[in-house]
Amino acid sequence: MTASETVFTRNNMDAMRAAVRETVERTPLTDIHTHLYAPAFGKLLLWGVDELLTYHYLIAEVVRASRIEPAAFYAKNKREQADFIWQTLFLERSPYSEACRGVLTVLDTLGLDVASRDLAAYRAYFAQQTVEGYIDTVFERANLKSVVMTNDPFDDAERPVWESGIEADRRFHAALRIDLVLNNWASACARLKGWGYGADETLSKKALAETRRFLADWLKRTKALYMAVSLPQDFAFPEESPRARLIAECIIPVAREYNVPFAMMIGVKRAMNPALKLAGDGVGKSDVGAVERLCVSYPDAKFMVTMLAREDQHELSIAARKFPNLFLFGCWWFLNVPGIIEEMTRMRFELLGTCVLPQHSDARVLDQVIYKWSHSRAIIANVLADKYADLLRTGWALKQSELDRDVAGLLGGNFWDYLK
Ligand code: HDL
Ligand code: ZN
Repeated sequence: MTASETVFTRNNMDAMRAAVRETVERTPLTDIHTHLYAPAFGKLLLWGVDELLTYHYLIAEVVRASRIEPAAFYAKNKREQADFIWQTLFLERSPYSEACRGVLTVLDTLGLDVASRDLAAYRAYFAQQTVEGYIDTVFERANLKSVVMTNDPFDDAERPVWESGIEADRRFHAALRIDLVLNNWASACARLKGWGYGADETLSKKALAETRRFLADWLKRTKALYMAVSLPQDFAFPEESPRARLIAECIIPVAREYNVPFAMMIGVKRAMNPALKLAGDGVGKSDVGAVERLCVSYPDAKFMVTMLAREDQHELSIAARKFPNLFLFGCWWFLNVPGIIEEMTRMRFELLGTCVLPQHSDARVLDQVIYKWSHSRAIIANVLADKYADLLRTGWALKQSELDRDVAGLLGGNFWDYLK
């Protein structure tokens, strides 16, 4: 404790609350799950107001509000889609949904006149930006230390960039995304064979060894911090399936060998409404037991888990109390709305204390980290201040240095510690 540092007690609660808000705001963070890309990936990195407005969350909302045929919407070009969303959701209706409000938070944070509702002026601002300069602006406004990308070797636009050898950008870490391997082995197998890996659909010993080699090659190529997969709401383990065998015989052994966590994002109902394309996925309750059985079966493997159904969160938090090798992160996708972030964060703080990562942005458009983190920092600060208030009422005294320590952990430090 430094000699002059502030100490918070039951007698200066207001000062504590102000200090929590200020500390959460000024602490740079690591955003551990995004769909952003380092500048070397070129057009894969989406940014600017038209990309913000055509975020798939807003496509679902505009189709619902306008009843436009999805095919008719998708027949429009990007600018026409953005114009239609702006007109329908922002001008003809009040934009208080989280995805709508987020666009306005970004514009306001950038110093643009939101009250003007002048989309042309907003577009003119973005037209003056360079991507390199704008990345600096966004990281500074969102107070980001770094982000973790979602890197898919099966993506034909992304893979060549890795194979050409990219210049590392310390602000953009990699995560190796293996959805095709675990969710569509037949397709993955064909691709692996085409790249010279001796895979086969029967998952022979050789095929399993070659799949491990593929995973190891891409972990080394990308320097991925973890391996990740989005799993359907009916994910089961154990089960008689290629997925279960690949997890047991490939993913987990390689994860242990390279000391990287295996991140499972569980609960999606893929293509609930196929006509909506990327906007058409839904959510379903899942089996937390599958996570428990993985954790107990592989105590020396590290798991990161986020689940998509609100109904699964309490059971998952209790599982995390039982398994130190189960690290929970974020309020994912349909949970990333203020009311549920507050509920989940409060439950996690009360059940798991400091050992959790309350949020990730899941940003697909660079600018979104500004709003996703502005909104979440406010909620995290609020809940944390409430918990400290409860603590101080016992007579406990909290030092500013301890507040700094706790917040740094919640905004990324706990993830980095888990990787060690
Ligand atoms: O699978 C995932 O990582 C999800 O986050 C999907 O990308 C989803 O489409 C999404 O963007 N959610 O926010
Ligand atoms: Zn995602």
